Amino acid sequence: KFIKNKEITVIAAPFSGGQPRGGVEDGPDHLLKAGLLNQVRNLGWKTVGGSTDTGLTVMSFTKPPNDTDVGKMKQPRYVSNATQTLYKETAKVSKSGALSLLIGGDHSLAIGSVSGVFEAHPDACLLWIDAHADLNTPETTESGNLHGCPVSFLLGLAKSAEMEDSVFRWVKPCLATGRLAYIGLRDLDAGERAFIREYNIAAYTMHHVDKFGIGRVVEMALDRINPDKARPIHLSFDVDALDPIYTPATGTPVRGGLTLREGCYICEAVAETGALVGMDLVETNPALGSTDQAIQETVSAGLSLVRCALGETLL
Ligand code: NNH
Ligand code: MN
Ligand code: MN
Ligand code: MN
Repeated sequence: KFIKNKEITVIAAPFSGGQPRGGVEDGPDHLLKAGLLNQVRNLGWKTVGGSTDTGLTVMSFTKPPNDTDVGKMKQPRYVSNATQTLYKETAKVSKSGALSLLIGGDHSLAIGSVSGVFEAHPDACLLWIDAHADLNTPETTESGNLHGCPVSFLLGLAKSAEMEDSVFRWVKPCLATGRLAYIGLRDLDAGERAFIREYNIAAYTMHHVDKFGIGRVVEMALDRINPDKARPIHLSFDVDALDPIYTPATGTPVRGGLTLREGCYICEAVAETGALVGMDLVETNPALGSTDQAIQETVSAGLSLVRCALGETLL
């Protein structure tokens, strides 16, 4: 209903500047070599546009010189430039009417992808599937890594003075707290917990998944952010939401996560709504797999999530 003729454009973003571990910039290459584009096409999607007109845009990013910390933020100019470029690219795709699929790269990229999708679909809601809330502000971050901050930027939680003179002043807060839901949380920083309570954000932790089951949790999450079922949906999926049994090759694995089936179920439930307009699949880091099998399993779990979100298991 929001996407024109089952059209999709894949944006590959080999970017690791939002966190310190090398290798996450190789995630897109591994996902593509494992056959992502053909799997998408086999589900009946038309891969359109992109820089080569094959439905794929591979972005490239250059590190600015002298990228000194701003406050606690690490590599702020690198992340700001990369996400601003991605924002423009994503907005173009979304305005063309195609579904925008971002493959990363670290989760700071969502500053750009979500901003771009919301520019074309301003009434969209956001499902954030992650072990982490990525809700730190430049003030509350303990690590200084910007992949732990994208949601606060999208919500506009940073104190305005801090944002105004920062390199991120191009980011327009596009997301209301009532349109955000989390599933899979199990590793929150103190400041993030405080924001979730203060703004009464729909946050379903692994405790809720155990207590209610994934079916009820997805239903409750979507009811909170999309009660009339009229809104477009952006799905931002950090592969560390899954248990490291399934996705070991990622930068900050946390035990006790979603099973592969629970992750797929979330994607299938979104596919069932017919309202998916944008998806991120991020934090696949091939350099952190301890064996080839660990890398391959992480990549293939990511591909399963994408296929499920694009309707593989719908009858
Ligand atoms: N909350 C931590 C931070 O802000 C960890 C973030 N790491 C992630 N997020 N992988 O998804 O640094
Ligand atoms: Mn490689
Ligand atoms: Mn994340
Ligand atoms: Mn995470």
